[in-house]
Amino acid sequence: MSIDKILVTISGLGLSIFIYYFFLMRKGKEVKAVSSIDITVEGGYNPEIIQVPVGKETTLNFIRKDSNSCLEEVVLSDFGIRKFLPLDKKVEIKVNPQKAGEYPFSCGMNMFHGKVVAS
Ligand SMILES: [Cu+2]
Repeated sequence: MSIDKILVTISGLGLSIFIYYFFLMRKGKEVKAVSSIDITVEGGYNPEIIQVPVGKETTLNFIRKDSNSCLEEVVLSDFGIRKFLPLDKKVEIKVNPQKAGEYPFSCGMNMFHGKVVAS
């Protein structure tokens, strides 16, 4: 293999890695919560992945904008929480994970998902 072929291969590889990470960053809607965070409920959860600190209370403010009854309840089974979300009202849910890990949440029918990531 000649040197320019090697260079082309390397730069091509670099470009694909860049594109891969660029889209990965955009797709993974992961947001770090600083003591509290607003989560819009509309066709799912936005953001859907929330980073929280271990051993500290974080308030998740769920605001449902979607009239679909599918999303009217949110369930955080690891915290023993099931809450009704009235339309256009902010519902505060406090979590205080004592261990690092992932704590999934979902709608009442387990169709839409998000997760709290404690670290
Ligand atoms: Cu549902």
